[in-house]
This record gives sequence, structure tokens and C-alpha cells, in this order.
Amino acid sequence: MGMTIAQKIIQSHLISGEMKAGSEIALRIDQTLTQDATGTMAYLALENIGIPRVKTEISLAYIDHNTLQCGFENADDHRYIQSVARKYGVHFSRPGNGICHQVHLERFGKPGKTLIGSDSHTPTAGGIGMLAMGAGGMDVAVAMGGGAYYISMPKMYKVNLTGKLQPWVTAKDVSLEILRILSVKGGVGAIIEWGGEGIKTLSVPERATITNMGAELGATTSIFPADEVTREFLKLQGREDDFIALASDPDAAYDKIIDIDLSALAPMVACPHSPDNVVAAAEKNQIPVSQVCIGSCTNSSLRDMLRVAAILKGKTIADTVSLSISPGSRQVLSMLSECGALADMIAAGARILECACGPCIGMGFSPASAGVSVRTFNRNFEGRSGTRDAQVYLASPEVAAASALTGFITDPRTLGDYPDVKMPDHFLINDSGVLAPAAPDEAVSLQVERGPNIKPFPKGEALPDQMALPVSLKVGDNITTDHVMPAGAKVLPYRSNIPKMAEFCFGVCDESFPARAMELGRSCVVGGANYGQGSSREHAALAPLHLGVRMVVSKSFARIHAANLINAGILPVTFENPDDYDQLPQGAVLEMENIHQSVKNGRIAAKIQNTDQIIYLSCQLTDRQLGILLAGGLLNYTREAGV
Ligand code: MIC
Ligand code: SF4
Repeated sequence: MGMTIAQKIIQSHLISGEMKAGSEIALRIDQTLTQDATGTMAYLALENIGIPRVKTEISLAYIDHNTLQCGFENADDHRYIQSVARKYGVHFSRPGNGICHQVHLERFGKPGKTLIGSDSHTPTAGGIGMLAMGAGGMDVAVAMGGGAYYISMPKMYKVNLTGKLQPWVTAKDVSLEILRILSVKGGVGAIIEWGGEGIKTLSVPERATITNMGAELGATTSIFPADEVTREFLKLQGREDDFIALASDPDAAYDKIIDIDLSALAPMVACPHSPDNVVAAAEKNQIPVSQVCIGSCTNSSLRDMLRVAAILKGKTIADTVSLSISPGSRQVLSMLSECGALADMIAAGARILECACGPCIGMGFSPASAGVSVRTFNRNFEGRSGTRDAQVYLASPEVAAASALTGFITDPRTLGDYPDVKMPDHFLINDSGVLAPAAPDEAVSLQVERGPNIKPFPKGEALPDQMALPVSLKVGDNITTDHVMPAGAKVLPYRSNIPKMAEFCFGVCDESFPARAMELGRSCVVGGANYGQGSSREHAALAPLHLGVRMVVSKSFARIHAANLINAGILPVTFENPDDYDQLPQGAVLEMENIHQSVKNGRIAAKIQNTDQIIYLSCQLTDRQLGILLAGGLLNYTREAGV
């Protein structure tokens, strides 16, 4: 039987396990990346493991999220990351050099290699045929130390593209279409391979938009073949030597095949507050817009920016709109400036932001109260923009630019002819924004710089054999890690200070949760389906841990978050009978005995205190995962067992 692209890369990196969907496999990791908002924890974990030097082919520490420096905290965190990177053998991408995924695609990603990153949009690099996955910071630390990355062997899905995108219809619309078809849960446990004749018409940045938003489907990752389009992209980046051709075998088998005719797609938007809430842009043309934000790791390539500049050229944005544009990398910004496109954007009224995540993570540019913001980003979760009642619509750069001009959500086809954009023959290459680490002999004597915001890594507690856990919070379906641990300019500076950060835990759902959980001592949280979707932030496990949460019971979990809970020493379990969700109110107490043996057996009987009712909780853990829980988290486990 032939193999899919992902199966080929998995096979060549398999350390242990069986390539059977659902079985745990251990993979050798060639490259890692971190960003600053998750990086501090990842490097604190690396220091804890006690490895003197990273063992990957290349590891990078990007600074792109916490770039507002309203106090000392973010600047201190950056200094810590710079010094720890230099000492441990990690390349450091300075603030201003660009968004991790965009820079990684341009300068470091290689087809056929494995990459894990402490950011859920790491699959962006699947656009050039890498097996690239988002992971928690502790998992990235272990991989930097030469340890394996463990996942359950995913199912294989294929999306076959036929036809060709019509003028004004873009790769973003392809992403929105697949979200419309599959929903934010539809990719859980699967790798999505993109193929068919239609992919030949898509450039690497367009492919990367699609693999980027595979994260919103909950997919383990998404991947394109490495073909002549990939070779051309790497050549323009002066990296043709990094190219290898990669394709699936003609007789490869897939668990699901979806066909999309590119020619039939129209410009679309994802309505508040979920990326799968997708309708045609034309349907929303009565909605006035007060803000438009263009950029993020989904849509900040030179191609996207040149299109936007061409649409804005010679025009002025509507009086009612504030428009931000954040180019994805210094390469993109320099080239925009060189060809005059930047001047066209500025002349039209755009506010140019630095090459960073910016508004996407709520670092500035929060909309006005109840404001409608059209964003080319990948997530529109409630409150993520920094304004709780903002109405955020996700769209392509084309829809965004058109909406900025008209002041209403706009199907850009109403603007007339699609402007012709010519891509340059040469790319500006200047890697001076990436600092190489110190040589090993110099590194030994280097001191890591730690400001007062860098607090020690929280300590996990070994899983007790007996617990009576009150339900400190009950939430519904599709709870994101943005709900659990909000981001934004106010909270992000505390990413390396878990006690402080925990004060904001679940703030979007219930502001009284942190105080209540602290008062209860140990407790558990109850959630619905797809609990923990979205961001890879392990803070969504570490902050609850700090507040005494020892178990999360849900109908189902998102992949990265389930791993992060285990890594933090919190037990993730699901309802054996999903209807029991309704039997378990906030405040109920679950009494459990013989927990260790029950976890091994995959089933815990939990008695609801002061009733005769017993509910069954299911936990499908591997021996390794049980070992992590019994050790009180991945760091303790790794120190005891080695990487
Ligand atoms: C996001 O898009 O939510 C983030 C911010 O990039 C996160 C990481 C984080 O919370 O630091 C992600 O996607 O993993
Ligand atoms: Fe940054 Fe937004 Fe991309 Fe996350 S999704 S990496 S915050 S640009």
C-alpha cells in the first residue's frame, strides 16, 4: 500500500510506536521554534531539564507576540530569552524581524523535515512540505534537548482541489470553505493533505495561509507536497539547496477525501465568534465596519501586502474606519518600501504597525465598544481582540481592503477589475535580524539574565490515589484556551509569572473563578466538547494548576491542550456517557478512590457526593502519560527518566 506525504515523513522520523491511527508514536524532531509569549516557559523548562546545549538541527526563539513595552515585563522577558538562547545554542530572531511562522517559512523551513513549535500555527510550514506541529512549551523543551515528540498517530484526510480561483477569491476563502465544511472540531486527530490539480495554481504563501488555518480545524497538522512551486519559492529565498521533492503515492489510502472546486468559491467571512461561522461576504454587506486589521501569520506575505497596496492605491479609506497593516516580516516590509507599495498604503490612510502579531493577540488595536472589526487573522474568539463586546469578522486581505474603502463589509468583486500584481524576480535577503548562539566553549561561562518578572516554573503534584474534587467551574462546548487563559496587552506581560497570570484565569467566562478555586483548594473543571481548542499556550494548564485544578472532565479535548494538561500533571478525563455532563452542576463534589489503578484500566468511577449517583469517567492514557501524571508533570518525569 502506498503512503501519504505525512506518513512518509513520519516513517523516516519514527523512534517508536506503530503507525496505526490512534497508537502513540514517538518522533525525532529536526527543528523547533518558540515565540516570546510561550518561550519564557519553554526555556525555563529547558533549564530545568539540565541539558547544556540543544540537540536539534536548528532551534529558533522568535520575538513577535509581546512587543508592546508598557512596563519592564516584556522587555525583561525578551532579555531573558535572548540570553538563554545564546547560551543554549538557539538562534534568536529579534523583535521587529517578523512573525515566527512567516520568517520560518521564508528563511528556515525545509521540506521533509519535522518541526514543532510552541505555537498552534506552527503547521504554517506545511505549506512547503514540512511536518510541522504546534505543541506545549514543555514538549518543545524536551525536543530541544533531543527527546522525542509523542503524538497519537493521526488519521489521514485529503482535500482535492480542482479548478482555479476566480479574481478576488483567495486562499483565505479556501480556508474558510474547509472550516465551513468540517467545523472547528472537524480536523481533530487528523493530518490534512492538500492535493489535486488545483494546487499547482497556488503559490507557497497561499498554501501557507491554508496550512496555517488548519489549526482552526483542530487538525494535528496540514501539509502540501513539495513541488516545482516550492522549489521556485526556495530559490527566490536563495535556498534552492533546501528543496527536496515530496508527494504522496498514487495508491495512498485516506480516511476521508473532500473535493473543493476552486472555481466555484466566492469571497467569504467568518462571523463572530468562531472561525467556522462562515458565510458569503456579500450576505453581510449591510454591516458598517469601524476597524480593519490586515496582517498576522495567516495573511502577511509580500503577495498579500502587494494586493492590498494595489487595491488601496490612489484611494482613501472611509472616514469611519481605522486601518492597521502589519507586514509579516522585515523582508516583506523592506520590499514593500522599496517598490513604493508602502507609500500607497500610507497615502490611503493605513496605520503601519511593526512586523509582529500585534492586534491578532490583542497587543494594541482593540476595537471600540461593540465595534465591528474585519481582520485577516485566523481567530475571532470572544474577547480575544481585547474588547469583550467587539464583533470580529475574519476575511481575506481583499475583503478587508475593500471593506476599509467602503466602510461596510464588502464583497471585493464589487470594486471592478482585480488589480494585476507582479511578484518581484528577486527577494531581499538580510538575516541580520537573527542572532546566532554563542560557540559551545564560550557559552559555558555565559550568565542567563533574569528580571523580576521571571518566576520559577510551577511545581506539579503527583496524582493522588484518592480525591474528592468539587466542580469549581462548569463551561460549555468549544471552550478555547483564550477563554481559559486570556491574552491581550494587560495579561501577556505575565506569561512568565504564573501566580499573577492565574488571577485572570477564565476571566471571559466567570471573573469569580480564580478566587473560588483558590478557596476550594483542590478542584476540577467541567467542559463540553472540544475543550481547549485554539492556542497552544500551556498557561491554560499551568494557571489552573496553580489554582488547584487537578482534573478536567469534558465531552472531548483538543489535542495540544490535552497534552498540556498531562504535562502539567492535571488529569484529563471524558464522560463515558456524554449525558452525564447534565448531571454534574457547578459545586457538586466528585469522590474517587483507587485512582491509579482505575486510570490504568481506563475508567474511573466517581460518586457524586451526597447522592447515590455514580458517573464513569474515561481516560485513555499510555504508560508514558500515566508516568508523567504519577511524577507530577513532564519536567519531573523527564528529570527522572531522561529525555
Ligand atoms: C495564538 O494565536 O493564540 C497564539 C498567541 O499565537 C498562541 C500562542 C500563545 O498563546 O502564546 C498559539 O496559537 O498557540
Ligand atoms: Fe501571532 Fe496571531 Fe499568528 Fe498567533 S495567530 S502566531 S498571535 S499572528
